[in-house]
Amino acid sequence: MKSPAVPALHPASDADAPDWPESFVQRYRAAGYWGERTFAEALAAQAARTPRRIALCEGDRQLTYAGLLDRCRRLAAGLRHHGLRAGDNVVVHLPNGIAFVEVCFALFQLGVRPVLALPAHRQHEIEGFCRFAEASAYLTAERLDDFDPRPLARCLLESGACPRAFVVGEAEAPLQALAPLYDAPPLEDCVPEAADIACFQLSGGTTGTPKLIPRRHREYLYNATASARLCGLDEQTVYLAGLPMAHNFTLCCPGVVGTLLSGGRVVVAPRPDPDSCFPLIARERVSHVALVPPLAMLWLDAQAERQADLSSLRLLQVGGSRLGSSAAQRVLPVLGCRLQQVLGMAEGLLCYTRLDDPPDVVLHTQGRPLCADDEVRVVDDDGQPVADGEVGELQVRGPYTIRGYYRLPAHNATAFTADGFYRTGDRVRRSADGYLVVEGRDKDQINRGGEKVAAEEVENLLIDHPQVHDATVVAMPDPLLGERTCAFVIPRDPPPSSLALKRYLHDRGLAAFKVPDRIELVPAFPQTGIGKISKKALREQLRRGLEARP
Ligand code: OOB
Repeated sequence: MKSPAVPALHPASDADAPDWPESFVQRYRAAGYWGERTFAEALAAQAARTPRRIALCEGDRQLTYAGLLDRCRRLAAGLRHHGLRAGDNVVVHLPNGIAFVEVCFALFQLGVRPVLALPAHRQHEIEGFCRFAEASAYLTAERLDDFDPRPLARCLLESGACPRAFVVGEAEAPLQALAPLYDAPPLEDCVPEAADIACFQLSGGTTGTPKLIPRRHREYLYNATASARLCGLDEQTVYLAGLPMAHNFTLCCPGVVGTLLSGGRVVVAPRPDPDSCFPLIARERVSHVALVPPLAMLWLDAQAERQADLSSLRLLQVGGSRLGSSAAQRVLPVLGCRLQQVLGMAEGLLCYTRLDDPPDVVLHTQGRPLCADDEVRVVDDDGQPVADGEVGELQVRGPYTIRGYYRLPAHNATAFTADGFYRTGDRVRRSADGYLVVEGRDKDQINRGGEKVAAEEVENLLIDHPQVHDATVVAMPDPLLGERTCAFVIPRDPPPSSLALKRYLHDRGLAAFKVPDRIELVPAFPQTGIGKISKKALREQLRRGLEARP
């Protein structure tokens, strides 16, 4: 037994993050879903199997598995030398690239937990993550598209939001360039255990506060490897990473990690548009790619015109928001590859259509759960199960669906049921054979082509504006993105212009995708019977307005 005076080197679970009850731990281990490995160990095992194969390519740069492992281990040693320790949280804000993968696996090896920010996040989000996670460092690049995050990094240091900042690329003190950290001799040992938190995914959110999703080594590894098996990944796979690598879909469904742990090759695309991706597909003979529906539609239109060489493509995964059936129907004839619909969430549950499903299922459903032990129930407003074919709220419990958010016990009490099911806020219909169709949403969120906007977060910022009396944010239908955001604002005198309000949100450091596409000044909001704002009436009003337009 350990002496109580000596703290455990790496506590198996984190007091701030609800873990699975012991009976479930036993069950998932006995079923073989959960093993003893961590991410860094899994990469080392793969590198031992295929040391000379190419793991990653970015532009003209290529890295073998042995090379990748060596660089991750050097970086791990360098980061440790700079004071990072197991249990620390680090906000990682990087564009797609080899550096992203190296940073993640170096942190995994140290037991330091990356908070996986999206490249589109800005000061409002990043500072929120740093403060909430009490981050030990902010790790970014010299550029994120057209944004230079280094002034933001300096600001985080000055305001005390975070004590250290590392930069991939050029940096001056007090920022620390990452390149010299690779000069350290490689660190061999892997610090965390399989039950520990590997990283934090971010919730699309429904409230004004950041929600960090603790993903643990054993369950997130299962997520990646089981997904890789389902999608048929192997050493021949060439996976194009075009969507942000930080997102669960691109990282582990099966994504970058699933590909690397199958011995395949990851090709980094700087952006997910046809101009960036089509030449890479032809040159690198890409076989697998994941997209959100608006991008899939863009690819279909571009390919119908240009007939690029996409002959190597075997599977297009589409998820994040609902894919229309007419776009789904065009995938095989236009892109010449199979379609897979994916209903996923950063909190866990993944539904996939299977590679051998009949066309009808692939075109018209969002798949069925990855694992036989995913417990899915569809319930009515009273929490009672509805019959197959009826619409209700999707709730889920299983071997890779979290039991609670990080450091949010009060929120967890309502976001999860007493028996540990996650309330997804999605309205779905389940068929007798277990396939799900997404019919809508209960949660107060806008799904802007896969990018999630929590209404409350934007409302809180708007209400802070001196010329705003009240504000409410709702979804409006859009042919390309599915939904866009519309803010209804009750102004004070003198009323602000909608342009001024958009500029204000931008200046507050809100990510551009969250700035409302449209702002309407109104004298009052419609109300429900008990005097709450009726978002339903506002959505209805928008829909009628859009339909009335020529
Ligand atoms: C993925 O993850 P998140 O966390 O950005 O968003 C999850 C939410 C779901 O609860 C659902 O509301 C919506 O996004 N969603 C879909 C969908 N896939 C996700 N709605 C309709 N149809 C779909 N196919 O979006 C995500 C994570 C992993 C893989 C794929 C997507």
